[in-house]
Amino acid sequence: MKRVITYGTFDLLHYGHINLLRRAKALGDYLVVALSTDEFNWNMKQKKCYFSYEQRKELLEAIRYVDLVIPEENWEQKVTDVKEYHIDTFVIGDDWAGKFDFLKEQGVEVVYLPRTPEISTTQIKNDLNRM
Ligand code: C2G
Repeated sequence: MKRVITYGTFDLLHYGHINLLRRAKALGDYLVVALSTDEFNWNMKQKKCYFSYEQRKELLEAIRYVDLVIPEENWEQKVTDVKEYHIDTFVIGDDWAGKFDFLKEQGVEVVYLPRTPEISTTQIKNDLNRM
């Protein structure tokens, strides 16, 4: 059983997120999503989410590619998460290319996938404001 993990905020869930999750799951048999908590988003990513952690978690758990959702509370937990969840592969969009290569030292394969170019939560918010 090949176990994959990815991390993110996943606010205003859109097809760019789904494209990422589908490709992440295709790299293994079990996909863990570490979902940024409201506190982590605000304190460390200066992101104010539209949906709360619980609402974003419920949405992710409804996606066929997702097997487990855990909280992402800090930048450092990746090193322990990959051990605790017996992860083989870490996956994230290529906007993060190179940022998590240190996980290779834990024996984890690190994969940066091309983002879906034309969509983002920010874009959705901007477009809605112009309607
Ligand atoms: N993504 C994508 N295409 C988009 C938008 C997002 O492939 N058009 C991917 C991102 O690259 C990321 C995932 O979807 O892999 C979740 O995106 P965000 O919620 O924006 O995640 P981010 O805020 O980058 O959080 O510790 C890592 C961070 O928690 C990542």
